[in-house]
Amino acid sequence: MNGRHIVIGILAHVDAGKTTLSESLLYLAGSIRKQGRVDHGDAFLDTWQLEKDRGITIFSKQAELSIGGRDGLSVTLLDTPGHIDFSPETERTLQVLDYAILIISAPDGVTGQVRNLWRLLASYKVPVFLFVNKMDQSGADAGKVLEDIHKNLSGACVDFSNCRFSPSLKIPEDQMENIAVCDDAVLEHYLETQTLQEDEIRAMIGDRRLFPVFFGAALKNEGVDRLMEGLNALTITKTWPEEFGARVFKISRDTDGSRLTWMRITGGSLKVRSTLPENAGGEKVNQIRVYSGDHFTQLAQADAGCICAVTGPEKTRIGMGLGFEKDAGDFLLQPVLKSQIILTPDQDRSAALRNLQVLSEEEPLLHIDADSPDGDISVRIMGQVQMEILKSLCDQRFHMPIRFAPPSVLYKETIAEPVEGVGHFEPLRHYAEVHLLLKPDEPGSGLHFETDCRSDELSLNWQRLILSSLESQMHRGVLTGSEITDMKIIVTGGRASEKHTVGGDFRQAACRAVRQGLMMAKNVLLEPVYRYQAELPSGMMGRFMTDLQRMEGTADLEENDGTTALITGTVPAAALQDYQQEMYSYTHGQGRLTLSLKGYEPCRHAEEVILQKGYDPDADLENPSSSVFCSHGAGIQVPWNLVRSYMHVDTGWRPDDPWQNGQAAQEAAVPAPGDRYPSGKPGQSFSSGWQKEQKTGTKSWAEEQQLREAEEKDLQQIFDNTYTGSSWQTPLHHHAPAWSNDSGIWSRDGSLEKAEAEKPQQKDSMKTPPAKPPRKKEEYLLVDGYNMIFNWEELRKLAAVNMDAARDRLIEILSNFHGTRPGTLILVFDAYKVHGGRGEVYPYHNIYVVFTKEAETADAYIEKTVHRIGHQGNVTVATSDGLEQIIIFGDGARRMSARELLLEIESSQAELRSRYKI
Ligand SMILES: Nc1nc2c(ncn2[C@@H]2O[C@H](COP(=O)(O)OP(=O)(O)OP(=O)(O)O)[C@@H](O)[C@H]2O)c(=O)[nH]1
Ligand SMILES: [Mg+2]
Repeated sequence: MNGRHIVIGILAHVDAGKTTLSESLLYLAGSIRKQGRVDHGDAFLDTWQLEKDRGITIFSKQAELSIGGRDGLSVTLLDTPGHIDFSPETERTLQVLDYAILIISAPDGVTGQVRNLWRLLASYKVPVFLFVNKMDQSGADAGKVLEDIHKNLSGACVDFSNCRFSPSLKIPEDQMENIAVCDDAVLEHYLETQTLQEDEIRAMIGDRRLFPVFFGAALKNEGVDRLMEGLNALTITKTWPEEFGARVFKISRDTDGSRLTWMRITGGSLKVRSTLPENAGGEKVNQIRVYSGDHFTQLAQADAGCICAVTGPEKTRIGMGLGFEKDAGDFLLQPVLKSQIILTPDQDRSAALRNLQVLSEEEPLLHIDADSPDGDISVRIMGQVQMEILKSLCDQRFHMPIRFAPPSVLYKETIAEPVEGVGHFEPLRHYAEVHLLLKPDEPGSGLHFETDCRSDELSLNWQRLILSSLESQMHRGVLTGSEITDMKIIVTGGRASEKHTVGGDFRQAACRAVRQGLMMAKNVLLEPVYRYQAELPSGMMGRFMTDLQRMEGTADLEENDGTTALITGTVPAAALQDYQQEMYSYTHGQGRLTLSLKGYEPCRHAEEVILQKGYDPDADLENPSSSVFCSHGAGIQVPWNLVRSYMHVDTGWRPDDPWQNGQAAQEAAVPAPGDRYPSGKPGQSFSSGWQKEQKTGTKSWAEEQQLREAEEKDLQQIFDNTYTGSSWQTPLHHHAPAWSNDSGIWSRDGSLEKAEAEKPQQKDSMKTPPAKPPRKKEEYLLVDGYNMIFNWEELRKLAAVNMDAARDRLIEILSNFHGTRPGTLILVFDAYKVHGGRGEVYPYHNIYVVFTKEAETADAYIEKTVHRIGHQGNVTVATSDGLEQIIIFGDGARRMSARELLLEIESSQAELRSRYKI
């Protein structure tokens, strides 16, 4: 490219003014004639209707401007989304930036999200200019914000707003020393000469030893020209290699549906009608576009440094490196939630999958999972706002309305000790055997594959093939079917047949070896844990701390000036659920909770989660742990626990532990909270639901449960979970908390030990099961959903406008209510008339939501349930329906009217309010 050119990204927390600053820069640089406003829906860069409607940026956007006239600087601006749900989009732009402008909103100061962005910019080594925005708002205090910046970001952030930039840089004397102290060599030179070299300053900024700070109000174009002068004077243009290279940072579609591959050329040039290098699929380039807002100009050739969108290629991916550039590794921000997509019965599943595939090219972190045996489709998500946007996108782009089930946490699995996994695949005229050593690795390290196998035992070609087939797929753990992580998987042996082996055989054998190893291993369930920063009114600290304790989080009080408290700590994502929203409402919008992923840790309630997931690895036919051997010309399956003695290769590996001898039942490790993947301890071992007692031939508990499930499919899950997982059981009058009113039905009593004792026992050849204590009765509350909606005024009104919203609101209310209550709450919605409805049961936070099957009324469901659990639980049914009351009454259930339940909910809210003085 001719002249000086840089790419600058604008980053900040949500609503700090990124798009407004971009607008102001474009206006002052003369790129646009009329200055639009986010609030009026006519900002140059919030081009999508969804963005205009909501006043937030969802997708990163490009704009072009020139600063400083003829010999000035040409700038490609990338505006990024600030909402945390879209922060992966922001992260992806970082790999193509020369500089970033980090905006800090003066009234908010350095928020948790700003700190997260600062860390992100540091890990991508992006030089940063800071712009303190909204200085026009009353109370904005530059000194205070700068202090905040020094304390929370870096002491090397120096105020440049009083400098003169042209014709040459002139820095006020009292600022010189502030700059010089940022670097020892510069300080030494400064002390000698009392001068600072311009080049020196540019170099300091370029390698992140100095961060210039500017102040202003983008909305009023104040301080923005000063920032532009600063950018012109203080930035350096890179020189690029001759050889072609480019990085793909974004995939999108234009309004005509053409696929756009956004890239930065990092070497050589790209010409129209040329083909992309082989490592990028070798596809032809039709057009090269340089966008500014939603307009573009076409280039015949894009030179190094340029950001462009290319049409033609269909196989490119985000993160792809072209030419000499290597593919980007995993991005740092990863979703930790997943949600099932609910389609209506008349929707075509494969068309839906195709559409979702298009979306996942644009947002690869969605990781569509359609492999579940029951045909469910689920996607990974960052949060509620992203779900709403995905819904709108599906509707607008594909005319495909979708709903999401409430999100659940994305668990992972690892192992506590090394183990060898073996796989053999030898149906007629095929042959491959693979031995893999599975070793636990550092937390957060992911999966790594390597070989440690002699080439005379297994040729290098086959070894490479095993590695690439292992690398190319997701491996599921055997506890819950979640992705495995934090392991080294090493090829230690294997065999091919000259005559019969084809490539796919090794793929089969390798995947079977991973699963066989996992079946033998001490497995550990991992859950995501957030690092949080909470800023809230001091008076609400007590409530927050209590909540944190309940969620098994940690809390450190960083600051408390009597008005506002700043608390930091960690909290398991599963416990947090939608607490951000809850905090927002109890602090009346004054509290802010910022999250970043700390990492995955051993799950605190592994047993409960495993039981609830009910994953049976033997039933997972996509991920077999057995091997296939050839016997009398036919392939026979040998189960994982017997395969070792059938193998043709012996690497010499032997399990230290007789438990792992392939004959014994398996044990999964239950970690103590905070443990680093401990190995299984006898006192803490548990059945993960997949144990098989191979020798005695008696049915294991898991098998029995499976049989029961086959008989009484949908309900059983709930009862089993309650039976074995939670432990709320005693009637109120025995253990009523002081703040509970007399009309309450449940109280929290019991401990995990009790639940342990009451668990159905495992049949395990190595252990004597403890005597079975008598069970106490569980408490159940069954709520007839539509009955409540039509009997509560607030919900009735909402339902008149939007039934989905009313349902969601009821689910929310009951989930909150149940947070302070023991027992199991089942909310039943009548899907009697839903054509083809298969019936659905899903857990939402702490309650179960049931949609009945087609032709099954809520009455019928409730009646059936009461009949089923009346003998093992104390059941209360909340409904106003006359008939239902009589039937359930006859079955020994207690009844509660919609009004009574509402009163109950209100009084528990009042209790909470008075308890926490909110
Ligand atoms: N008073 C004042 N308001 C501003 C200023 N800059 C932006 N705003 C307002 O702040 C709000 C958010 O501005 P945006 O430019 O959309 O912020 P953003 O950072 O792009 O937001 P997201 O893209 O959603 O993260 C809008 O209502 C703007 O009008 C400013 O300098 N002063
Ligand atoms: Mg914006």
